[in-house]
Amino acid sequence: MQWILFSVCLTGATLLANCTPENVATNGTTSQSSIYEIHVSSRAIDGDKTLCAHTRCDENPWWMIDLLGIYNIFNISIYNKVGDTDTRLNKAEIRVGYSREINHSTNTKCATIDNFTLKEWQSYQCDDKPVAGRYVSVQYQETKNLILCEVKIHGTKKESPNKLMLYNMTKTWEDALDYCRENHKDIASIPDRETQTRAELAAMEAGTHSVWLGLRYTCVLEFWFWVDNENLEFSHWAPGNDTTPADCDMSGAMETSGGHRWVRLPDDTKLNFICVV
Ligand SMILES: [Ca+2]
Repeated sequence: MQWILFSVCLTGATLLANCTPENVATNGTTSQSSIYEIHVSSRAIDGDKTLCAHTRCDENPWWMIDLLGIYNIFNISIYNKVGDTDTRLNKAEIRVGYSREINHSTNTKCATIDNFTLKEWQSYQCDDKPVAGRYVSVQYQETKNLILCEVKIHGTKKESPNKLMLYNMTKTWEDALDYCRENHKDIASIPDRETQTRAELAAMEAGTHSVWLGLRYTCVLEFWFWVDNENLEFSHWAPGNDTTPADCDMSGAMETSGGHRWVRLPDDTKLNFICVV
């Protein structure tokens, strides 16, 4: 672990041997299962160790941060002060990943907190290497209050050679495909969960209910495919949308809210779209 940190420091902008990746929590938006009095979720990242995020006494209470980007996360540090109730976090779980779902989360469980010491920073690592994700959560599998006074998440931005760019103009599927191919590499395909997350981030500024992807249906052969021939192993279809359509002229889009599921729509629907640049 130390060697990884050292290597990152040497290849980064600074040559300080003891540097650590920056705290990326300050860029994020937070939420929690409920709010006790005025103790909102953002108090866990406000830089003030005396102000804490604090849920009510919930069943399986949780706190989550959306880092609004994809990061390689090295460690998560938590500080809790002494409170009127027990503020130690023993048995709480820390998870990192691409899913915003709390229950039945597919995110990697980094740690189950044990022997939590108050009034000191406690640091947790996911693994012996950084774990990539957009969301970090802390949650209990029991009924109690969850209290977090300060959380720091040390990580570095995870870059991709293929950037996804949203276009806010509205076009039919075929016009969107032509536009992407004339001006960039192609219209976006989504072969894995990380790329799905990049598409969700790109679609945050969309002005239409869905955005076109490079998903196409062949009536002759009766299957869906990506126009750049990416494999279809990863799937994020809304229920019932990947079955054989009644109409042939259909293409695939991603919803811009909720679960960002893929939906099939008539080709002549005018939508924003995402290109690979
Ligand atoms: Ca605070």
